[in-house]
Amino acid sequence: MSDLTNFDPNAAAAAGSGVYGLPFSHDNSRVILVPVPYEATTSYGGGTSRGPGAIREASHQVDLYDLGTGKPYEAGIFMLDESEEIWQHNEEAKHLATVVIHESDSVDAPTLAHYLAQVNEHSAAVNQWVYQTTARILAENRIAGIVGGDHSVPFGAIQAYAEKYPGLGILHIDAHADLRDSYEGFTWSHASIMHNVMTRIPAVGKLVQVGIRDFCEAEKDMIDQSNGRIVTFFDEQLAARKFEGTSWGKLVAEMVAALPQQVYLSFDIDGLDPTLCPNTGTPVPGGLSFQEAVALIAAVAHSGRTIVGFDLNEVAPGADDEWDANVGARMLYKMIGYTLLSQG
Ligand SMILES: [Mn+2]
Repeated sequence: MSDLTNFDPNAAAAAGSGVYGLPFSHDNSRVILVPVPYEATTSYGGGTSRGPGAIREASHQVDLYDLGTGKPYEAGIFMLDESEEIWQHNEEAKHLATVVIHESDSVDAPTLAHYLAQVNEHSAAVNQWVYQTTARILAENRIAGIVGGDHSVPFGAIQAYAEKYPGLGILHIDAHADLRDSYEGFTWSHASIMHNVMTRIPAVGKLVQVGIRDFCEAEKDMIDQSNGRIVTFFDEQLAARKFEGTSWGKLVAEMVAALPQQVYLSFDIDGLDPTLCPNTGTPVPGGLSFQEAVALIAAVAHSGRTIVGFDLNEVAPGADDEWDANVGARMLYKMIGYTLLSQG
């Protein structure tokens, strides 16, 4: 592993240092963060393509010692450079998707269908890139952490993880169920990520959703008809039980009990209270506090289950404030810490 002898973990991040101010490279890092600046199908507010860069910048403010997990940085954390190829897909697909979503009256039906097909192709190419990048990192026995971008981006990563860990459970923290069978015509929409995962990746054994408070009838039906393969802890029901005096610890224990031995964490930042992510694409009132989310992730690790990998998505920096990225960088560090802790 890296030579940390000349590194002062108590000092401010040095200019030009890596993510979290660390001195690591790919080769001496256990955790490889994969930025995916792609947000083609964003239907409401934009900006998540700038999420990875903003998180990298905000990460320099995060103190490296963590009360719950100790010194996760010692394992080596490295963030890949953003891929020019992904940025290109983002620019082209976003332009086409904007016409499909907002200017569909200005073009004829065949053109619209053509645009839609092209967006789907760009997204499929991004999925393939994320799959290959993740598979390569897993083959080196490292941990891949995907940093979005919108919530469509981890599909390829989940595919690679499920291949390595058949029966894998997904812990999905989100305001949205993301179980739509395509959205606005986009097959690979951010609103369809878990529908795509559950219908196209049979090696995923279980989906456990937490914080969900925005969903349509068809999504509720999919949950109800899943024979327990999808278990959803709706935000409203969690809140009602808290109001009646059930502790968060007890609720968390129920969530953890629903998960299999190997867990992949898919975290949409909008699962948190929107005061913690005011610039995210589709904010919804309600949601988890920062500490409630951390307690849930910690409980997974302490249960003896293994968090094999993770993604964090939908972090969008504001025009002139870094609050969303600050929260994102800190949550990401917690996710890294508990992933490492769970793996011993
Ligand atoms: Mn969401």
